[in-house]
Amino acid sequence: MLIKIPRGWELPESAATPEAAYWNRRTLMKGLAAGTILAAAGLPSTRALAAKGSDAPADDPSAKLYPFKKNEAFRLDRALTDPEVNATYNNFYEFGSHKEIWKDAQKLPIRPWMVTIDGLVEKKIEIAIDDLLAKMPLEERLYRHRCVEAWAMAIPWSGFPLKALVELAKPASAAKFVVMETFMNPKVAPGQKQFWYPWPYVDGLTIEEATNDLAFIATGAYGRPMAKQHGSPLRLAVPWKYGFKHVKSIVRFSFADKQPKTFWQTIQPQEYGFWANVNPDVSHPRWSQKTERLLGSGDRVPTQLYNGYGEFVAALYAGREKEPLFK
Ligand SMILES: Nc1nc2c(c(=O)[nH]1)N[C@H]1C(S)=C(S)[C@@H](COP(=O)(O)O)O[C@H]1N2
Ligand SMILES: [Mo]
Repeated sequence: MLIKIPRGWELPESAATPEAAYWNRRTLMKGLAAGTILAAAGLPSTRALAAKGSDAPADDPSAKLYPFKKNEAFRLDRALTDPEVNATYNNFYEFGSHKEIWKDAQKLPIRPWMVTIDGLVEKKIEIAIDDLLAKMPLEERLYRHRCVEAWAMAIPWSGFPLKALVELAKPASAAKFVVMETFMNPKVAPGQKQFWYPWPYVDGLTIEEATNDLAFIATGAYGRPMAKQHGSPLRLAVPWKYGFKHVKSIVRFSFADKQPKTFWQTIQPQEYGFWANVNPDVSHPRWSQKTERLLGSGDRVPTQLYNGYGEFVAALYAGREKEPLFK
């Protein structure tokens, strides 16, 4: 008998959480089946699962917290991207400057994972990721994602509002920016041996942006801990901005009174600025931003101002019109 099980990304957005349950069930069944076969063949069962790009990391103890409750305020106008597609097409320069870094990224150790919150705060905080998760309001949100390279995807992220972390940090009134920094570990991330890049990867937001409802810290995707190549165990998701703002595998949140100089600004200031808000009418110096290519289907669709999130964020930029808001 042939039973057609619809794949999650073919379903309307309302199905994201059931899709997560589907994935967990499927992984379990696959694990049981593979384990049985390998055991019968007398092979070690530790690698029972043939690793797939979208698999949750095996060394992530937060798996038991998933799936998170879906926040219905964030809706999509398009289908979710096939998790296997976006898990095998990534930007994570720590592991190389090509898109096929997902296998190498599995080498990143994600426990223990300490997060430092410092700078202009009441008191410096050093907290282990699992203790931080226990303090944060966890939820799932469907977000679009638009890379400056003009490809796009739609992901059900799990995580918590960045605002909640800012509240935990208790910044001083002099703090105007939140600066986020990626881990530094050239032994596992060979890209970091390339001395011409200004490691560690750094980017930031104004406090107003960071405490906006849309600014999110993702810890999972598709209803489970996210695959390492997406920036496990925590990465930024600010969907009205180009992808390069979405700092991966964050180890430090620093509160500052000055606008930080970001990784991409240091490398190529004519092309990449601090604001990086999506705008179809402001071309990249080397290509148009009018349309974007959807990962998976390959369809070209029009790009939207603030990636379609203007109602949430346009007001943040009132009075800043003279600044380079769109690069
Ligand atoms: N640490 C770090 N974070 C990073 C990057 C990177 O190279 N290193 N690339 C950025 C870019 S350009 C994009 S488009 C997104 C890609 O996220 P994804 O691979 O999960 O789709 O991560 C962003 N965060
Ligand atoms: Mo990007």
